[in-house]
Amino acid sequence: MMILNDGKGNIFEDFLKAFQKEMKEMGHANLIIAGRTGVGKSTLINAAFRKNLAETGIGKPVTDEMRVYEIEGYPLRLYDTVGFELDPEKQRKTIETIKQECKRAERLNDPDQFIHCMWYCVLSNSNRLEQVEVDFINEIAELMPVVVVLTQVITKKQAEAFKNQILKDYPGIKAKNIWLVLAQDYDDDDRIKPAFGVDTLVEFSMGLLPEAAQKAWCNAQKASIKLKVDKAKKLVMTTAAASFGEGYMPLPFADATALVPTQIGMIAGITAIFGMDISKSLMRAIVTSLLGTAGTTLAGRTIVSNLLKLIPGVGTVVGGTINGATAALLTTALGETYIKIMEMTASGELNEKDLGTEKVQKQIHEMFIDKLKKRE
Ligand SMILES: Nc1nc2c(ncn2[C@@H]2O[C@H](COP(=O)(O)OP(=O)(O)O)[C@@H](O)[C@H]2O)c(=O)[nH]1
Ligand SMILES: [Mg+2]
Repeated sequence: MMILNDGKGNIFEDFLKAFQKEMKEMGHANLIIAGRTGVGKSTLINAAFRKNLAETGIGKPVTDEMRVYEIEGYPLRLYDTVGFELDPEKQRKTIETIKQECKRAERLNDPDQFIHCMWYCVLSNSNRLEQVEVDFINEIAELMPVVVVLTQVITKKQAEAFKNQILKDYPGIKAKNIWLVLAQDYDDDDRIKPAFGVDTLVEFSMGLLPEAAQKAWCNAQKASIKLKVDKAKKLVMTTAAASFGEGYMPLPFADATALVPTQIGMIAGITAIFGMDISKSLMRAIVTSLLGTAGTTLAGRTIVSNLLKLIPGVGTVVGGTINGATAALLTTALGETYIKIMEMTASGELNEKDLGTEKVQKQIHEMFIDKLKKRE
């Protein structure tokens, strides 16, 4: 395998450094999951997030009423209410604990510790939401956005009716929304009801979080690949515009590798947004083959000028320099190709075995060229 040198060292090592820095700066998204035992909280968490925090048994008690689950290097902290039933005393204590946690974060003035959102789960076919639960929701809603999640929806019509009933009975309910989900396929004897609603719940909830916690949320969740793709595309746009826009000095072709550090930073940023459970060796295969594509491309004058002929509007290269617009094009094509690979890997279209093969490496290169050609 080709290992490129960007002048300072190995590209993959530089990528790893940039990626680790991204992960360190990312912090956590902090979510409370609440609701009675058996409604489907663990099943929902399992469907929404890459790691099954609730079942790994790594929860630490905050108080008797609450446990917190976290995994080193994983950017979601999950607060789980313990035995939150309809006992008003227990409920009062739970609210106190949550308030204390919020106060503690404020005292520390540490955004990483702020609790960002609560999902309050209610079994959809119970057709019952008590006043004490609504009081609980409304009190927490003073501290953070709350989404009521109607779980185990097998009959949408019935769940919709329950939702409307809730809104009618409790017009003052302070939830941001009431969401219907079936977190796991349901085997209805004669047919299977496919799971639904978790992807959109995750997308909706991200909009409720502060900007600073959104990258962590994007990384931690697995239900919506679209969320990851959209966020990564924004990063590519800003990288291309900010690095190679106004004021960018034209580079001689020979120095075109000067683009590489910015591109490594962007690739590391995209990787952090996706948060993939893949091995280091696979990561190496992807990063070196892709930056290899761009790197080889950028390294030699001939290759660059041949490549640039493919881009409509750039025309013949006479000046012997690479201008901002061209650098931005190359960077955008690189970023978009990488997003596509991440997307295909996340969806299972590509796997670890395939990625090492020459065939796939060639495909990646073609994808990159294709993206360059399609620019106008
Ligand atoms: N098919 C299906 N079963 C579910 C779903 N949600 C919960 N369950 C089942 O309901 C039971 C309780 O769910 P669990 O997630 O453990 O509830 P928790 O006590 O709130 O964490 C388990 O047997 C789950 O398999 C769902 O969305 N689909
Ligand atoms: Mg559970």
